Amino acid sequence: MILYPAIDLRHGKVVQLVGGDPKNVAVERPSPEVQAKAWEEAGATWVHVVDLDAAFGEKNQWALLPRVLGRRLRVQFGGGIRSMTQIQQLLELGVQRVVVGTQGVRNPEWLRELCVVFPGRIVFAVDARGRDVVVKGWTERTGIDLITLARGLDGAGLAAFLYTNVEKEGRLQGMDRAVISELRNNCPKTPILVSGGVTSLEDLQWLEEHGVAGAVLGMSIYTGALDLKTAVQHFPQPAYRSAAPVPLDPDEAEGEEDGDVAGDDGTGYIKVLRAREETEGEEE
Ligand code: AMZ
Repeated sequence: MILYPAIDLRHGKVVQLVGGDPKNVAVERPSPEVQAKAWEEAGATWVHVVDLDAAFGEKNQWALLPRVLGRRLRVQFGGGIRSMTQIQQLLELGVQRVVVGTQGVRNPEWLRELCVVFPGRIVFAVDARGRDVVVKGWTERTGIDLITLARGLDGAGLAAFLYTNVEKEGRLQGMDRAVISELRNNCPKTPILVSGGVTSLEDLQWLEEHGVAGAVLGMSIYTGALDLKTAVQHFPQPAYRSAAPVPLDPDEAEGEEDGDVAGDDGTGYIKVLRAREETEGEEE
């Protein structure tokens, strides 16, 4: 069970929102770097960083990323990611995994391409009210069924599904166990991470017993309902490993005979897909 302490960024600060509502800020702390240091000292080897401003369609907060990177913490980062170029830039900065929500819901084929270009680096955030998938900072319902959507992408090569129950998020009242079980049973090929309502050691134990690979911890560790250090003692974390270098210059891939084979580092694809993305952008 990998524990992902959350660092949710809003207007330059670290926050915890109740139910994802930007007007309902339950916790606010001034410094992303102090927060990252605290989670590292508690024994985490990963952090889950969300750019809430970008998720709400506002200016991104990437300028804060260097304040979290550079520690013995692997960074999973998401919020407002809409293009392959952005993902490349984040991986160049040292982010280990990029979380994509809204854009992946709108365009699952693009998500499949991402998995080929960036194997093991893409997490698909499926945020839902019950099973109804929501997007754009949880402000829009889609009418898309979470399990149907996830089933269609099982085996695509995602690093994980990150399932967030937005009704449970920030409320310290436990998780939606029925939906988690359904997701696990319907998507046997993809690791599952869970967020929203993970409150106790018993919740973590249940997740582990039900084949869930990791949990994002937010309100519980910010309020002290759950002590991260104690949780790490119960669920020993994998040793820190730095992010593998990503060869991101598409020109370097030219002339590589195997550069266009799925499952390699994907550089051969980048140029083609970037061109396609640009064309699609022009068509919009
Ligand atoms: O709290 C919120 N309102 C919120 C939130 N935490 N809205 C989006 N997010 C997170 C998702 C996911 O990790 O849980 O942002 C990420 C997805 O962002 P996007 O912009 O790709 O949908």
